[in-house]
Amino acid sequence: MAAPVNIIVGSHVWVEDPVLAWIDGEVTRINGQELHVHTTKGKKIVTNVSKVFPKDTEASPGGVDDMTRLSYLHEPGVLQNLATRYELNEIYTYTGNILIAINPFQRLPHLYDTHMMEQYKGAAFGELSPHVFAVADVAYRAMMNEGKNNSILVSGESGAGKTETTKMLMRYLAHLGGRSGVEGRTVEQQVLESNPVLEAFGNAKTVRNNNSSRFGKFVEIQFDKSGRISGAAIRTYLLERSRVCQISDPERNYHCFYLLCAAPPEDREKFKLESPQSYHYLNQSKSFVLEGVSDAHEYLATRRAMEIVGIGEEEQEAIFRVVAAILHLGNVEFAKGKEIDSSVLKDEKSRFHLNVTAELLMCDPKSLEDALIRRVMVTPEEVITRTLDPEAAIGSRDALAKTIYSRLFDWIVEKINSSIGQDPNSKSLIGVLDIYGFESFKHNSFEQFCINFTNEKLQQHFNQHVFKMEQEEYTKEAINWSYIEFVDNQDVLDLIEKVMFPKSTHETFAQKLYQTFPKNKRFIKPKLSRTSFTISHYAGEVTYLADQFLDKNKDYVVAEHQDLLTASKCPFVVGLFPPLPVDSSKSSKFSSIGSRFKLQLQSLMETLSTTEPHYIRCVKPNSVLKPAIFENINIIQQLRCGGVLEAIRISCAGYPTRRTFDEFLLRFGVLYPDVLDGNYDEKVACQMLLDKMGLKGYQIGKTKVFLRAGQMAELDARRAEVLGNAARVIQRQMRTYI
Ligand code: AD9
Ligand code: MG
Repeated sequence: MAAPVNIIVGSHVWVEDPVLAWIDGEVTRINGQELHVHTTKGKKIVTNVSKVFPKDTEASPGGVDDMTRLSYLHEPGVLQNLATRYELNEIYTYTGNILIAINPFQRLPHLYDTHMMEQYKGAAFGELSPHVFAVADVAYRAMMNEGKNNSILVSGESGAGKTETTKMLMRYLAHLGGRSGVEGRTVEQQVLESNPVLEAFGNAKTVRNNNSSRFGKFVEIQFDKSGRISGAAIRTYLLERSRVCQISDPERNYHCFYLLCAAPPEDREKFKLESPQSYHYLNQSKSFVLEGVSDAHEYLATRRAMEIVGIGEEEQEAIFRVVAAILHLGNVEFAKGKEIDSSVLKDEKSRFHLNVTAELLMCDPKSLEDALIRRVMVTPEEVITRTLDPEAAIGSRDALAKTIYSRLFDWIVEKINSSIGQDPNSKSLIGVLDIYGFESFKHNSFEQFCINFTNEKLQQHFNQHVFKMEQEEYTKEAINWSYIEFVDNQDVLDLIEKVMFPKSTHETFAQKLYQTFPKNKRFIKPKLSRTSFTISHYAGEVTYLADQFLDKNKDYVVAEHQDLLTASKCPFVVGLFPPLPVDSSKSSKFSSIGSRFKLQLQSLMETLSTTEPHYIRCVKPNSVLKPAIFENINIIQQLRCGGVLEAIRISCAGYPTRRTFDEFLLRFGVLYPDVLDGNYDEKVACQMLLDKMGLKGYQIGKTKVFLRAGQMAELDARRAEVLGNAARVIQRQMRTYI
């Protein structure tokens, strides 16, 4: 759908560019559908009229703080507006009520100080510059005034600033709902201090972010009648387990391992710890230190935060003992044993680390050794003991480390929850979601599949919401909105759920998918592969490698490992591995990560559906993590994945440009000066003017004029003409929407 727009020689337009995404230029010649454009970068380009967008030559030099105020709402306009603002350190911009936050990659302390929080307290939305505090304030006011639950959904790719944004939101909510003057461990303080604790155990340096959260998080903050924080609940999703045993340069393992190696000498000696360089789980990568961060200092800070969230001295001791045990466990190596397919400890060093691991976990060293290298199979006739070859023993060792670590992480989350406590009488709540954004790498596996499933779900929620908000605005202005369509992604969600629960084996999994979905629009079989499949997501196509899907989806603890740790003399370790109920064997043994995740996600969506949502889209401006670098193509891709462009598209399908009557007359009065002189009612004057211009399809609401995509540009062209810089005007087709 393209709207007719006047382009004349001398018009300013945006043309596509492979490097910069869009460049502006001036039309120098028109030949039928062919346009000759002279760009501001000095290039001469010949293009088709359908490939350009009109440029708003009257755009305010500092940009606009709400994208819906752009005269021309299209991709280059959006991009230019964000770039202009980012250059001025205006990192926040609204698109209606969605907040776009571009990571500044530099501290901007004045932006978040107490003075700033006070400014936003109770201010009307849109009155002050866009800000996370404004979003939190709206959520809080809505909760207080309407007694409704609210949620703030923060999304964006890795390193875009979700976690930092979440922390600002929580700080602001704690500011509003805190008890001033109360000393000690208040609920709000515990809520805030849960962040450094979770980060120490759930964050790690990755290629994309030095402090990357390797889990998703939904924090539910509960408030009492008077608006004070009275409880909180933290839910976490899919901690990345593989990182415990496997990292590649220049990434790091979870922060806690390095913190502990930098602990004061007495703590290190207790756990027989050396430098991080000595441990296999850490030295697979050459990255040991984080620039600008002291692990020794962070260790103490983490212990203080643990104290505040209610993890006592003894429990802290036990937690770090388990962390140390994992490091020692990773150094246990195996050699071939005498019998076929068997293994023994490789050397004295391995024996040493095995003994220390057993000592720290308070279990029997011989049982630990057996649990690593032997499997017992019970058949109706007899009990058979099978030995593992060195490779399988290493697999067994790593599985044990991963299981212990993920149980430890869950324990910490549970503990924080029980110590902060839930308020059974809570009036309402604000939920804050900090969850991984859409991922599409060179190699994608089960993890990306689950992450992208989450994003499809959230996208559906988002689209429905944006659609509803549009309708509400139209209803408020009493205009007709029946034509708006929106694309639902339910078909992808259905497909993903079917892929997630296959009844098949390794070899047949991919084949089975090909057979099951030969005609599904969203499913593609790559031509050259027999083990991968492609899904057409809302944010683009992603090809998944199917070969490890089934393994990664398995979620059971090896019985020998379970027995070993249940028999530990340390109550804390036993607490991580409580004895299984006698008859639980089958169901729990074969539960899958996918099915558990699906249930978690379902419950999250149910919670969200009872809330009034607010959206923050974080954007990472460059991949070098430096300030002041704005990579256009990269950013457009993120706006697309975050649904910002889709929101704009939905809005363009309706009436993307709205102007109050007086704004409209101020700009276009020159087109029909009589209406200004005639002393008419503003609404009538607007109507007369639009009729005179012969526009069709626009609507006039109670306070605003609603224009269809492209109509603003058309009016501007007329205006330019009237203002005297017109030459030969030719009616053209121009793309005016995304
Ligand atoms: V990941 O998906 O967990 O890998 P996030 O959470 O999106 O990612 P994070 O919040 O950790 O990214 O931000 C990455 C880094 O950007 C931070 O460590 C800061 O150094 C930097 N950052 C992000 N937001 C801000 C900000 N508002 N002010 C200053 C920021 N620096
Ligand atoms: Mg994060």
